[in-house]
Amino acid sequence: MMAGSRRTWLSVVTGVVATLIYFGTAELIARSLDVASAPALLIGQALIPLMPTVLIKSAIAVFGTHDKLALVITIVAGGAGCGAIIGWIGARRRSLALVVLIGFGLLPAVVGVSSGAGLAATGPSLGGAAAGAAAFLVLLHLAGTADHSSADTAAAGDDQQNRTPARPGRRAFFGLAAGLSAVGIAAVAAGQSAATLVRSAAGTVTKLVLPRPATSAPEIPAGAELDVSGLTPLVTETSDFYRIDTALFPPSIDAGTWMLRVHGMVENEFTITMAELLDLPLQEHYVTLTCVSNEVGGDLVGNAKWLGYPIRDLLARAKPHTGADMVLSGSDDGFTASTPLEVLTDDRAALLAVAMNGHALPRDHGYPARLVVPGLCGYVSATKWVTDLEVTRFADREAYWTTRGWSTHGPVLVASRIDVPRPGATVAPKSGDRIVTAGMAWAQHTGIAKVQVRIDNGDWAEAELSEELTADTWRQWRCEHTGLSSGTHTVAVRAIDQAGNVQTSERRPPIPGAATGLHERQFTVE
Ligand SMILES: Nc1nc2c(c(=O)[nH]1)N[C@H]1C(S)=C(S)[C@@H](COP(=O)(O)O)O[C@H]1N2
Ligand SMILES: [Mo]
Repeated sequence: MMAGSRRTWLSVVTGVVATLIYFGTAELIARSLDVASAPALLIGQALIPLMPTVLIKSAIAVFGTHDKLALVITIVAGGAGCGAIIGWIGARRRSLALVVLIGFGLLPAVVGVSSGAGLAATGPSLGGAAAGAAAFLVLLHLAGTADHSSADTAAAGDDQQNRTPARPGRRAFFGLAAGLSAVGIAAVAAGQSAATLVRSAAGTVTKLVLPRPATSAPEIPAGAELDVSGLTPLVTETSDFYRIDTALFPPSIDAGTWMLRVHGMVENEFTITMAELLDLPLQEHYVTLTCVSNEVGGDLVGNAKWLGYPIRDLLARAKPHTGADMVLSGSDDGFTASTPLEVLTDDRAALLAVAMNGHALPRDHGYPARLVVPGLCGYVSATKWVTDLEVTRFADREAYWTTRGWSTHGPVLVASRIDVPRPGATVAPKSGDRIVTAGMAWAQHTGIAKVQVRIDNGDWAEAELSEELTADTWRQWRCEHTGLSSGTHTVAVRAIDQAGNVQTSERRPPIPGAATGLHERQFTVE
């Protein structure tokens, strides 16, 4: 009885260790093959479209832009859980356990090939399964000897001299298990998934010779940035720009073969190549992009200088039929967004963009081309790796997030955020008893008219605003407060847009539109 449960327990450990060796080996092979074929990535990518909306929403709420890392860690942990079950089976039926182990191990290869990843994508799973199976057999063998040696010792009686230094099999088992676990975990950390997920957003070097813009972005006015330490910069560095998408590994697209097809309810269907696009008169615009999943006070918002061709002019060439009211943009990875046709044909700077902050788009942000539309949330407008514009009707087609509970139209709502003081900060009043609060406010394409700040539910005070760059970009605000007693205080902020819309205090989660409510923050005065 004792020996049986001990054998089960050693076998469970064996299963977990074999799984770690599986993932580690596969990750390293994937890294040297340099294809997005790591099992954790293949499984993750297959799971994302199947995941219920609440789960995705809470993952983004909890992990923000680390949602992908969280998913991969969950998959490896889940794999280790399966390993434990396989180990449990192995205590009874070794060959069955081996078959299950190898079958599970090859699953990512099957998923990869069936989603078009190519045969090279099977390498990591094959190698991982072989190494995992080998580790499994060796450890199970050692577990067997460990079991026997302890059983023998027990049978030999308590007063035997050799009892204490015995159990060599057991020591070998745990030594090897610990060593293999360490190797497996280190390999996972050094592997392809980690490399793909941790790589900086600006990380990929791409060869696109960008033309000079036919229309340059406006000069940044002197007063567009306020001098407050800790305040978010007006223009977001590309490497700091938030990244949200459903692609665990961004598609790798050759700009030389990239094409955009414009079709659907149009008189003149056409395709455009990158060379043709770069030959057109391109425009540069600052546009602030926001994600519908941004929580009140969140950081899924950024402002960049985009270079691209007006989508309006592409559509003019296609000549949409009357009755069409939407453009369904599609990307290389299958994502789609539904954008109102009228937004893409009015005078705003809706761009088919090829560059961000003066450089070709990084892979994570849509290389070689993406859409950027001022005034709409990213999920209904900002398609990265865009390859397809279908002119259609909201009544006929649904986009990726619409089928998962988000609204068909995703206009940006007037919003504001506190950056200074930091959460829970203790601040020492400056000259006299002055305390400074500061932050950002946005209402893309409408523009921010006012920002108001309130301390401890007192009266709203008018904040100072940075000079507006364009109505499509966010603005900084700053406010001075005097006469605050020492102790804890709460600051709240609200913005008012140029159309007179006041940011609502009503708390609403990010589904089905954008989150609403006021950002508040506590701080302590010394
Ligand atoms: N192909 C593709 N494009 C996409 C998405 C996506 O999942 N796939 N996500 C959209 C969403 S929800 C947002 S908020 C923006 C974010 O753009 P960024 O990652 O460059 O900041 O991209 C949009 N474009
Ligand atoms: Mo988004």
